[in-house]
Amino acid sequence: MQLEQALRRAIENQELFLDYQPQIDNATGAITGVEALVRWNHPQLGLLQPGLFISIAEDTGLIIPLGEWVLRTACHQAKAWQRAGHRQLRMAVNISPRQFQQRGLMPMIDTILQETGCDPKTLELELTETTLMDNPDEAAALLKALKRRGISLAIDDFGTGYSSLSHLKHFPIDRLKIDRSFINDLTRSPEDGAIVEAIIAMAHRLHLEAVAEGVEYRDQCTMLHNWGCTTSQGFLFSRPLPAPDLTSLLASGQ
Ligand code: G
Ligand code: G
Ligand code: MN
Ligand code: NA
Repeated sequence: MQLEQALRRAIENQELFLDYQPQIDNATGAITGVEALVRWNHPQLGLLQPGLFISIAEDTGLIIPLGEWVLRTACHQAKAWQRAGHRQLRMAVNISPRQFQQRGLMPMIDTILQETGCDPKTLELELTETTLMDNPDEAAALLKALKRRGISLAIDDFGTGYSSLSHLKHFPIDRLKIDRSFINDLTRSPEDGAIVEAIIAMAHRLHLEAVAEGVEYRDQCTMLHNWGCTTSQGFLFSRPLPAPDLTSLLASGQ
């Protein structure tokens, strides 16, 4: 397939780049972290969003070199921002199912942490429920190995995947990222409100932090804050930005 060949080349030709979307402390408004999001500057087709090519990368196995490039680039950038004074800034990186199941994941992460000098405590990996539930016992072992290094773990798109709370209890997870489909109508839909409030309460009882995705309006943020959700990510604060723009945003008041 054509896009597959092009994607193979794209990794070598430096056509990929990362945008970074800030995560905001609901209490203080400070930027506490960023999520790295990959984009592809295709020579003919122009800017492509990950929705168009991550599944191809996943199906063809190209997600392995692509994911390695993403992690290395994100860790380099995290180190650079930390050196510039943002010492606690968290860098969140998405890990796809195939990456997570690949044997070489742990050695690859160790190599990149060493290479970049990135503090593992500032690195967060985002995994979906479906990724973890495919083989819960193996997943739990790998998560424990990641935790031993100090790496932080988040469940992405929480509430939309197939998952079992009995397994969740045994996973050494740090944060639940509430899927943006629940946040969308938060202030108008009592059902969505009930779900979000319950997820936040459950997170607290399990000693997890709740993070809201897709926060677009101030009143959503207020509601989330009142329910005890510590962190928000979404267009209200910022779209995903190129590194230089995020550098300016970090410098301007954080
Ligand atoms: O940035 P955008 O909203 O278009 O991202 C769409 C989807 O692509 C999101 O679900 C996000 O998790 C996924 N995605 C973005 N960057 C990466 C990446 O580097 N690796 C993986 N595996 N998924 C990514
Ligand atoms: O990994 P995840 O599936 O959460 O990817 C985040 C995606 O959500 C990115 O593609 C990003 O562009 C998108 N996004 C981020 N903030 C908002 C928002 O406030 N509203 C909407 N509709 N999408 C958002
Ligand atoms: Mn994500
Ligand atoms: Na998400």
